[in-house]
Amino acid sequence: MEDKDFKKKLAGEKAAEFVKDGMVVGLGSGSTMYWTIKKIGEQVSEGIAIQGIPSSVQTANWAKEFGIPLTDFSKVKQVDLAIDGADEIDQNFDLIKGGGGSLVREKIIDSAAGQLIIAADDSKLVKALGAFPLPVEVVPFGYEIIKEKIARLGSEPVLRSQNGKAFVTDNGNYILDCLFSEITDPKKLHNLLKSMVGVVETGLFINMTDMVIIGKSTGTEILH
Ligand code: ABF
Repeated sequence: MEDKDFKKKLAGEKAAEFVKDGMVVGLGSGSTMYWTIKKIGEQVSEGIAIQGIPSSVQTANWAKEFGIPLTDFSKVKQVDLAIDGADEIDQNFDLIKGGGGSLVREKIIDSAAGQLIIAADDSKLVKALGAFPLPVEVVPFGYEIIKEKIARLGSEPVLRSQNGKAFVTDNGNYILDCLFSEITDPKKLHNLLKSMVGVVETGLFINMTDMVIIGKSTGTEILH
C-alpha cells in the first residue's frame, strides 16, 4: 500500500471509533471514507446498532457490501454524527470538497449533523484554500453563462469531464472546477457563487467542521 493510502486508512479507521450504538451516521464519500465505512461495518457485525445515510451511490454500495443498515431523510430528520473526507482543510477547518463529485449530498448530510468529523491524509492540510480547483455544481441548462460569470471573478472554470463526456453528478448536474489559486475570503466567494442563478452548491464547507483526524506516517493526529 502506498504511503498516502496508508495515511487515509489510518485516518478513516480512527474516525470510525467515534461511532456509538444507536447513532444515525452520515457517511461521506471518497477513498478515505472507504476505510471508515469498512470499519463501521465491522462494528455493526460485532453488535452495535446504527443507521447510515450515504452521501453518494458509491458510498451506499460500500455500506451495503459491509452490512451497514441505511436510512434516508424521509425517515430521520437529524444526523448524530457525520464523517467525511476533504480535498483541502485550512487552519480554521474550512474545507474544499467535491473532488469526487458528491458535494451537494455531502453538504446536506454534514449540515444536518450534530457533529462533523473530517478524516484525511496530511497532504490535505493547507494554509489557505484554493490550490485545489473549487468544485461548483451547476444545472446543465445554461452552464455556459455561469462559466463566464465565474471567470469574471478571477478563475478559469473547467467543465469536469469523464470518458470524453461531461461528468454528471448523482443529482444529474454538471461540475465546474474553478481554480482561484488562493481563496482569501471563502465565505464571500461562496456567497457570490451561490447568488448566481443555476449554481446548485459550492464545494466550500465553511464553519461546519468540529474535529479533523489527520493520517500521518507515524499515526493519527486529532485536531479540535
Ligand atoms: C469526498 O471525497 C470529497 O468531498 C472529497 O473530494 C474527497 C476526498 O477524497 P479522498 O478521501 O479520496 O482523498 O469526501
